[in-house]
Amino acid sequence: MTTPDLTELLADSPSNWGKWGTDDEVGSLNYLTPEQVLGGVGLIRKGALFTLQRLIGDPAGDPVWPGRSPATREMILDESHWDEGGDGPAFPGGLHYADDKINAFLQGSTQYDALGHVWYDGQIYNGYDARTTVGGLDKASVEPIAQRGVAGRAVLLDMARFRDVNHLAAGETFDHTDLEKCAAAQGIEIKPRDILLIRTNHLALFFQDSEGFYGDFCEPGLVYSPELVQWFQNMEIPNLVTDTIANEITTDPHNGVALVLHNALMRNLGIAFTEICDLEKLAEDCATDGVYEFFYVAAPLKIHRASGSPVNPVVIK
Ligand code: UVW
Repeated sequence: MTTPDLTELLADSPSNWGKWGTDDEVGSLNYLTPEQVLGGVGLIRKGALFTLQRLIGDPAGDPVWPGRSPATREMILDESHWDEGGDGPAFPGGLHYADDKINAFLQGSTQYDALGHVWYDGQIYNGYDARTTVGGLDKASVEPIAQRGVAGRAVLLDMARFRDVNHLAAGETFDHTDLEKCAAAQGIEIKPRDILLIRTNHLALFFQDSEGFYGDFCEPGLVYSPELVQWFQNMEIPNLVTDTIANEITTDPHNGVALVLHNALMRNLGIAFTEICDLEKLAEDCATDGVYEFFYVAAPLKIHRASGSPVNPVVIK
């Protein structure tokens, strides 16, 4: 099999470039109008909150994309600095305090990707020149998403439960028709402009055996087809949220190309990607009360020119 270029593979793929203006940097999040936000708020029934961020510095390990390293946290000041001969600063009244800092990949935990995070053919989302990424993203960085915020009606599609497994296996794929079947089995309908949360529980394998997890690394997930991309376009999906590191099958089994949907959905349609979420408590609750639609709200950190940012999305049911 000859692996095609993304340029060739996605030559006829739909695009939203220019749809929200030549200066747009938030893409399909534009679908999340005040009506959508209120529609999501209207789903709040029992006041239950679910935070979807994974723990940064988890003693059990931080799952990250190969080549990235987990965040490290360094203690700068603690009580030991006020020990005999210590360098703790002296404040009037005897104040002591703790300070620490982290060194982290901005894509190394639960995160929003900036729309300019990936590209091919020398252009990022909305046709901006890929040279605008040099030294930091001058266009389509995570900052406009952070300034805007994300809120709306969301649905959980529990693919692991739908397939009656604890977790999806490496390399396992599904597509939009499977999402619709999963929704139907859960008694819901995916509506236009829904934020999609997809559970695979694949990272359970990372927490069982982190070294084995990276051998022949190929996460399960959505797999490219022209029909799937058209479905996302027709459904005006604003945000794809999953519990895997990269939201899609790592290497497409049909053509050998890596991260096709990052390009077809994020670069071309401007769909925001939220990755490495922990959907376990939410999924358990949905299975218990049978309610798979809810209010979702998130805002990544406002980091100038960044290609992504950590986030702790919140679901309210
Ligand atoms: C890459 O794009 C390589 O990774 P991610 O979107 O998972 O941060």
